[in-house]
Amino acid sequence: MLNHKSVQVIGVPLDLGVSKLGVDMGPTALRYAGIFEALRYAGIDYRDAGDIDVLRNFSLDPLSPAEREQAKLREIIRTSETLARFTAKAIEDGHMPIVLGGDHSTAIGSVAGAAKARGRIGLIWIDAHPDANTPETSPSGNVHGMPLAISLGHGMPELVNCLGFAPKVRPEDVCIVGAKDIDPEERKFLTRMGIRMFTTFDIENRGLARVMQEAVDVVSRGTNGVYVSFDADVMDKRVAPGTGITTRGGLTYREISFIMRSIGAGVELIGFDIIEVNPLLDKANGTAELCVELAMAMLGVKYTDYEKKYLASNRPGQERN
Ligand code: 5AB
Ligand code: MN
Ligand code: MN
Ligand code: MN
Repeated sequence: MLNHKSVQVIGVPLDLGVSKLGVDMGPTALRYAGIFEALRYAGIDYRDAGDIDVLRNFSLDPLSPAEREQAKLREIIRTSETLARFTAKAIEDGHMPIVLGGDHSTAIGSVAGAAKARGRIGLIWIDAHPDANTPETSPSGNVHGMPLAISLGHGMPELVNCLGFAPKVRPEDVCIVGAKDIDPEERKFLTRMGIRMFTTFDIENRGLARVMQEAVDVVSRGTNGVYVSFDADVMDKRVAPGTGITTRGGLTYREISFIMRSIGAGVELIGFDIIEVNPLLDKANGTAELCVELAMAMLGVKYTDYEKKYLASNRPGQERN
């Protein structure tokens, strides 16, 4: 169970690290999907810290392309610093942060905050992509493809130095789970850094239970707890349509549930991100609802359709569609 005083939820409506619109609505989608009902159901104390105030893509429309790029970067830097301070404070005060993204550049701040508060941390990156590009290697230029490299100390100095120190994590304390679409330059970088990566192929080849055992060992050894960054695109597009990059061959419902339960049971959890839920691309908020269930699984609480239908619905709360 939870070793923390309470959970502190913060929304980061950040969409400046991607080209597709709508991911700024992720925090709202996750709230409407019932994250607080789920925490209440589990008897976990929580506080909603609201959303960080951040410029959105649409508000940059009047600017020229060059000005837009500058404004985006400036705002990602500012948001990362704000989120990092919030995350660090929550952890220092004995709480568990749950960070609702936002595109994956959100993790620059949350990982920085966790590292500030705990020193040497383990990091599990659950994602179809390793997000280990730098501006030099990125095929798209999008910052959401760079946050893991940044946390490891590589990339734009203003982001790498979030909160004034770098790197945030050591390569030997990181592991990637569920990667499937890896850019050639990213692969070279990860090999050079010695990062452990468990791809979908490894999961098939070695079995998920063994993979998760090893993943948990890698991030736990020598660290003061583990932070988890979870990108919804790790799941198959039929399981989770509501995210920016949907592809065939992602993780199944059972696989991702197992991953979350293994993490919850196996690590000392510091906090986690739920990243890149995009309600514009979703079907009836189903991806956000699934992410709430998976967040609960990481907290060691079973909150599937069954609980919602037969148990949680008997408790008072706001009506959901
Ligand atoms: B996500 C790609 N590697 O760098 C790039 O959604 C995709 O946070 C990055 O995992 C995907 O643009 C970033 C091609
Ligand atoms: Mn990602
Ligand atoms: Mn991804
Ligand atoms: Mn993504």
